[in-house]
Amino acid sequence: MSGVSAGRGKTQTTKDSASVFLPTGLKVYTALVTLLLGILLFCPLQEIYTEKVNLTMANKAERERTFIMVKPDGVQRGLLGEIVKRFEKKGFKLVAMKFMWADETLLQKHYGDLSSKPFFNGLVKYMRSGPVCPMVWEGLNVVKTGRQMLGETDPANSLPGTIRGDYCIEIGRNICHGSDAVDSAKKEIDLWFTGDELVQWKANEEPWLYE
Ligand code: IDP
Ligand code: MG
Repeated sequence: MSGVSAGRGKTQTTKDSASVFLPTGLKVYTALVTLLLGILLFCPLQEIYTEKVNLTMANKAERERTFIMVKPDGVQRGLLGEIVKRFEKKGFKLVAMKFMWADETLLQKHYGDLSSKPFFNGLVKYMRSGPVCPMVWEGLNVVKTGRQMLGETDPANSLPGTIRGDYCIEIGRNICHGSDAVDSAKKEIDLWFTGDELVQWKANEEPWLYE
């Protein structure tokens, strides 16, 4: 009983001294200022944090672009949708796409580094034999992953599960092109697309793809 009374007494004393030093008006004022300072400090911090998280995610998502093109045999064999679907389902973002009949000059430039190869003329002829679908895809490590998704140049060496491993047989009819390095991807994108054909947009699924 006596302990309780002593406790009560102590509380009362503390309360009393607070009341003595801070009049009620001042206490309300102090509380409001503290609250305001808290809000002012918390909001920018939260904004900086959110921005940082978004930036990190955007940096990852927009780090790399690759040039993918469905070749005439891919188009003729009705595989355009399947190839687009694989990149889309993987989580990469489509930045540009067109459907066109490529001319000889463009194809000779595109395959310029193979001009000394015995199959070069045949390759250009094959690529001119029908419409193609050039595309730009974006995402983390999209160049390397894109090549893995395509498989080896020769479908005979491509694993099942890859595009070339699943859908074609011969090296000269391997249905799809993919850039082999970040630098060549940049060159190929510039060769096939103008700057305003590259579409800027934010994919809603990004927070579910990148941590
Ligand atoms: P890649 O397409 O896997 O990058 P590259 O060596 O750059 O392979 O060759 C470009 C394209 O040239 C190939 O995709 C294929 O269509 C064609 N090609 C490559 N080697 C041969 C060949 O030995 N015979 C016929 N066509 C070839
Ligand atoms: Mg190549």
